[in-house]
Amino acid sequence: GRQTWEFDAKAGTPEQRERVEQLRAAFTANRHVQRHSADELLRLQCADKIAAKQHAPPTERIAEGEVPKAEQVEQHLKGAISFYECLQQDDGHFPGDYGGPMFLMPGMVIALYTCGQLDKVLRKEAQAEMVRYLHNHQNSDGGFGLHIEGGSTMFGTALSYVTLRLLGESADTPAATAARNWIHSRGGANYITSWGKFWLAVLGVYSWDGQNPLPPEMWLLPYSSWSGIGYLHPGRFWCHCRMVYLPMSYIYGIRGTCKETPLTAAIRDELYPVPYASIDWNAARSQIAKEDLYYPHPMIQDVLWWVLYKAEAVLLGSRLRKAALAEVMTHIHYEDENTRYVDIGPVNKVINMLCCWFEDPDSLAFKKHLPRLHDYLWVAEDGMKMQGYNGSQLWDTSFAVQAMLDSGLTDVAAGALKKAHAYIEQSQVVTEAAPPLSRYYRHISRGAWPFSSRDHGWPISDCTGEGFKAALGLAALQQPGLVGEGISRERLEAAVRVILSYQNSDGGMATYENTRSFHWLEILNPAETFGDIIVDYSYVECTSACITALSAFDRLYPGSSWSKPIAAALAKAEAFVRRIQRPDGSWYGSWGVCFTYGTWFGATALACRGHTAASDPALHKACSFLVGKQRLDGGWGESYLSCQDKVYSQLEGESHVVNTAWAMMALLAAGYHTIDPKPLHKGAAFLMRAQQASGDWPQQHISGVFNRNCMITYANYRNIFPIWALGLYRRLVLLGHT
Ligand code: LAN
Repeated sequence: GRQTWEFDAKAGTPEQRERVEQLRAAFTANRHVQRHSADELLRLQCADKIAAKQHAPPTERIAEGEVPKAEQVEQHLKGAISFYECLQQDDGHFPGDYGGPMFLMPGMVIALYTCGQLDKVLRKEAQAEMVRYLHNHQNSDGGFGLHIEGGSTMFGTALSYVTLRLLGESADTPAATAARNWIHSRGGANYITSWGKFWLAVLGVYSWDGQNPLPPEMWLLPYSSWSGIGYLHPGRFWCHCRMVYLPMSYIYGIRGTCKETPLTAAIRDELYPVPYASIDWNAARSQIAKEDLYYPHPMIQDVLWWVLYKAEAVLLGSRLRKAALAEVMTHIHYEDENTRYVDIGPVNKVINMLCCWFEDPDSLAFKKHLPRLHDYLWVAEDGMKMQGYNGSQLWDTSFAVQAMLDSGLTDVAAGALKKAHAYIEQSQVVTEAAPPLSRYYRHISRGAWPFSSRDHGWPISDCTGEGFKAALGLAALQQPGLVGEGISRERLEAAVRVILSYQNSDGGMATYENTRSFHWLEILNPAETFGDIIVDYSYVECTSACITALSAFDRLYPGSSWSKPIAAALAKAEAFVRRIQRPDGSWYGSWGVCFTYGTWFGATALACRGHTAASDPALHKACSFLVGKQRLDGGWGESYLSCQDKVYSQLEGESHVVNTAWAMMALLAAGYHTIDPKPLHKGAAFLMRAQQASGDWPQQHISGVFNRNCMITYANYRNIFPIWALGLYRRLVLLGHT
């Protein structure tokens, strides 16, 4: 599942190389309108397969107001599957752009520059693509957003500016000048968010005194819940929060800073409208541009930071600090080794690497980090970006399998399914992280599926659910030999065990671990741009994926020794899903945009418990909610603003194929077509009209989100979900299957 891009001047035909340049030029020309790249270079790389594919959608398009016919839909589906299959890699996974956030690549570039490795690790062609990416995603006001579709923020702008400069752009180009003006007109880079302050301090262009303390000593607190203080231990935080603040606290604890160079000295002068020496760093600790402020911190944090700020005078360099740093470094090495240096995410990846370098620049640990940087980089026609993860391989592949299976066209999809099965089989996590798990605050992993690859290996509740359903679906295929040997019963049971272990006392499932502390701890959330990062909460998506997976197992192996615990878990989880349904019938989605996504999961969860829109008022209400959002063109289109505002927000312009598919799948799961099939006919016709002649669908607005406020690209969704929705529609509505 490893995805890396390499520059090869001789790759492809001259026509293909010419095409690359055309695609790049087209993106740039249109960049303020279509801000999202369409993964065209990946498609170009698969051009031979695409040219040789078996099926295409019908050339004659469905007329306005016409009800689709089964054969017509089947042709669209065959075209879609044949196209999508061409993107699949030999190892069976479906690759794709997983970019979106704009605050990640600066971390890699600053870290590499600090270690003196920038030009060794990133060859000049890669650096040129990074510059292209930054230029392409600069907003017309000169600033940069938190993510590719967002309005300018200080976090995005100051970090992108610094990155451009480190990548060789001079300070007086139009792009640099416009960015600097944006920064200066908001008071200077001292108004950046705390994570930005961290990176600027690492580079030596911001004072560590302007940083709220990140004391590594927090790792020495007692964990046990016996002492109330245990609830504050980082081991109880959401793993992404914990794993980011872990290496940050090391760097802060040693004030790890890049050696000054003429370039850093220049950048330091450029970032502020006033002389650097005149900046009030104590005040800068809490200065945040209004554009960046999503979660303003409560006053209690000011008190806490003030106390810790004073305490630094004693702690810095003390024996306690040394002990804390040693403890922190133990956890960093553990994380590196247990993820084969991929690390849980893009932020801790580069900070962990930096910690290893500060600890010992000649260490093997540092060297092992370097090749794994490439796992996070992706190239599209908009340039080279750092992705939000080392890919979304397992997640996309599991959905792709379920979509293809549910289409009923398993003959067309046979080759793709066979390969996908191999990927799913090989990426199930079969060993635990190194013992003792509790020492490292790790949940069990054996039997789980990760989001990306086995090398990464962190288990996730809903990835386990989706991977498991894909595996079960393939195992249940009545076509022996199609997928080769299935996953053993023992490994399937290990998955059941993990899924059951994820259930929280509220009945729901969180992401990587159980909920280990309380929501009120969010008052300590210091990352002004992200919401709900401190604790791992139960989510409708995770809960639904687990419910549907457990039910699928129980249906395939009725009366097993797991039946009883499964039944108990399902009842509790169903109650949870009902409890968090909103009064308007929808569910808020935390990881996709947004109510259409959440409501698909919520409705699917209730449906798999045997409820329908006809029998269950909650499901009926969910359907009415969705039907009420359908648009004139027959589709659904939800803006990412829904995620941050928590209010349904319609997209401007055309509907979105991914939202349309989610809404249709929710209605189909609830059996709404037996009440009124018209919304489904219209939705299906919209998807059919939107499909391109190649069988692909267009890349529209961004579909993924995390922490309420940051958006992330799921480039495969535009293929997977229209296939899935049209496939279910054809079978359930047009062919009348159940
Ligand atoms: C992801 C990606 C996958 C996603 C799903 C499986 C889709 C979801 O259902 C559960 C949460 C999860 C695992 C998830 C959590 C947050 C992640 C890891 C990301 C969105 C990918 C990137 C993001 C990570 C936090 C980005 C780094 C930023 C920080 C604030 C640390």
